[in-house]
Amino acid sequence: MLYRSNYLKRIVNINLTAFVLQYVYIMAGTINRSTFLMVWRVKYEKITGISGCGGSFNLDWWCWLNWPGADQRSGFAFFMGNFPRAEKYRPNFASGSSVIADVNNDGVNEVIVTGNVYDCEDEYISKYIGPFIFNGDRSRFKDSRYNWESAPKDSGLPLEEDYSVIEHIQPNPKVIDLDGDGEKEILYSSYDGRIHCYWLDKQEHHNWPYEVSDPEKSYIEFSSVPEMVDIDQDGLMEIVVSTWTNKQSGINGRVLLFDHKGNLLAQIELPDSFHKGQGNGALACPLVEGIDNDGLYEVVVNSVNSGFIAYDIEQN
Ligand SMILES: [Ca+2]
Ligand SMILES: [Ca+2]
Ligand SMILES: [Ca+2]
Ligand SMILES: [Ca+2]
Repeated sequence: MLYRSNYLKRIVNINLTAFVLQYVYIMAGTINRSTFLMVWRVKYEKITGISGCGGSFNLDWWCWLNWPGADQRSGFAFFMGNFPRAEKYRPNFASGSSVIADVNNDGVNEVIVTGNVYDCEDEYISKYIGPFIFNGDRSRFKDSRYNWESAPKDSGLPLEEDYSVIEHIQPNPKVIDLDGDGEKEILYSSYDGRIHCYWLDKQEHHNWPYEVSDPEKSYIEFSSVPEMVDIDQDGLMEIVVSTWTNKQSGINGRVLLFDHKGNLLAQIELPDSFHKGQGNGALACPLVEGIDNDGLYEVVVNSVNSGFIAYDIEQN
């Protein structure tokens, strides 16, 4: 267990000159050695000169450690300091799938993932879902024009993470060239109620992100993994998502169609639920295909409460 504590006296007694104290942690009692090592490893990079019991400084960190022996499972440790964001914020890649694609069109594939970035210092608080690009050797993507060694930050705080309130978002990225310039863009839906779209310059251009969940409304609305198809075959992708709302709202989700700039071209509300009094929604990524040989695309949606639905897409 990791506890925060005011164990100032003891630390001050050792030496605490010109040091900004922000947090003190105590890990005490009988602890699991692997837990200890995990915490230790996270902090170790910033600690110099530790040997057995003792203290050591650098500009940002201080640590005092008592570990009775390598085979023993009891001991305690203190970690303190004004932890920099780079040490506190960690992405967890558990909830979004990865995509292998050649983002910069140089003939070499990259790996694109979205991560839920947590502030790991306190209570593992979700801060945003961000995109990351890796090379095949797991290093961060960088070429002569674009540098993803530092990924885009702070795309948006979660509106809700409790699936008893609203079903979880799946932030699976879609990686495709939306605007026909040969370089790929990264789209994903996020728990901040928006659809994000990043270009390789790490910016969201045009009217992205699109706010699916309207802050003026009394309910939350999340969107599916986006599907992209060039519906009118003009070389520019169109984007389709389906949506759902929080369970108590009773409000039906929608199907939304966008152009590559994040402009809403069309929308339709899902039909009412087969079960009276319940709202309807569609969590799965919609399918955009021609299903009836009329030469035009349909959007096929797997709804929560009214079966499969197919919509014609009519061009104005
Ligand atoms: Ca590449
Ligand atoms: Ca592009
Ligand atoms: Ca198009
Ligand atoms: Ca058709």
